[in-house]
Amino acid sequence: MKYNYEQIVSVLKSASLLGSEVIMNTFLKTDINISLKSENNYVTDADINTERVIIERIKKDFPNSGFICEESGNQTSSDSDMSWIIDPIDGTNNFISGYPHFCISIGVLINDKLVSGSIFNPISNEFFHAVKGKGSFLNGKKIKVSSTKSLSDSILGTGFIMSDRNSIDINLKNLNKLIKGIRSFRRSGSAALDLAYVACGRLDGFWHLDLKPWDIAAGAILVQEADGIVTGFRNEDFNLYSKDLLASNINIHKEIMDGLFKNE
Ligand code: 2AM
Ligand code: CA
Repeated sequence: MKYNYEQIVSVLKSASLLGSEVIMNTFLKTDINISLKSENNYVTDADINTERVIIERIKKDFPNSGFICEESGNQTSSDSDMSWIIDPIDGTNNFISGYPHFCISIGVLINDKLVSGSIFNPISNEFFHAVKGKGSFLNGKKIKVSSTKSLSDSILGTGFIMSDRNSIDINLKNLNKLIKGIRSFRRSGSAALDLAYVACGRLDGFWHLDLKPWDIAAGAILVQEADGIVTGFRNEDFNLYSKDLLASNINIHKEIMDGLFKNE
C-alpha cells in the first residue's frame, strides 16, 4: 500500500503532543505510581497511560496498524503492512527522579522496514523526525550529524542496563578503552535522545549494548537520514533486534568500533 508521508509525520507529531500532556501532568508530582517490572526496571502510570493515548491517536488515522510497544507488548495485524514501535517514556529513571531528560520515541515500519520515526522531548519542546529518503529534522529544520574528524575531538555517549551485571562489565571495558582518547563523555539515561543528539551533532557518536527495538527504532532512522552511520560493534548492518549498536558520523565510526567489545 502507498502511504502519505505528510500524514504519517502529522500523526507522529500529534500523538507525541497528546502523549506529552500525560507525561507533563505527572512529572514532578509526589504521588507518581511506580512499579517494578524486573530488577532495576521501573514503570509508572505515566508510561502506561502515555502509551495508550499514543496508540489511540495512531489508530484514528491508521486503524489496522500493528504495534510493538514497551509497555503493552505486540499487536500484530494481518490487515496492514504498517507497524509502529513505541517507547512512551525513554528515560524512565530520569522521569521518576525529576531529572528533566526523557522523551517519547515512535518508529514507523512498512513491511518490517524502518521508514519514519520521531523523538519528542517535552521539556525542551524539541520534535525530531525523519522520513526515509527525505532527511532528518528538528522542529522542521533539516539536521545533519557532526563533521568532527577525530576521536580526540569527539563527545561520545553510552548507557548501562542496570539490571544486567554482565552487560555493565562489558561496557565498563568499552568505556575504559575509549574514555582517555576522547574530548568528553555523556551518560544521559535516554538512548533515544542520545541518538537524536547524534543526528543533530550534539554528540559525535553513541554506543550501547542490549537495547530493545523501541529504544532505538526512531533514533536509528534519525541518524541514518542525517548522513550518519548505524551498525553493530563489528560493522554489521543495523538490525532492530541486535544486541549492540554504534551510531556516529562516518569519520570516527571505525575508531570507535575498534574500542568496543561485543557481548558474546
Ligand atoms: P527506558 O528508560 O525506556 O527504560 C539507558 O541507558 C537506556 O537504556 C534508556 O534508553 C532506557 O530506556 C534503556 N533501558 C533501561 N533498562 C532497560 C532494559 N532492561 N532493557 C532495555 N533497555 C533498557
Ligand atoms: Ca520506556
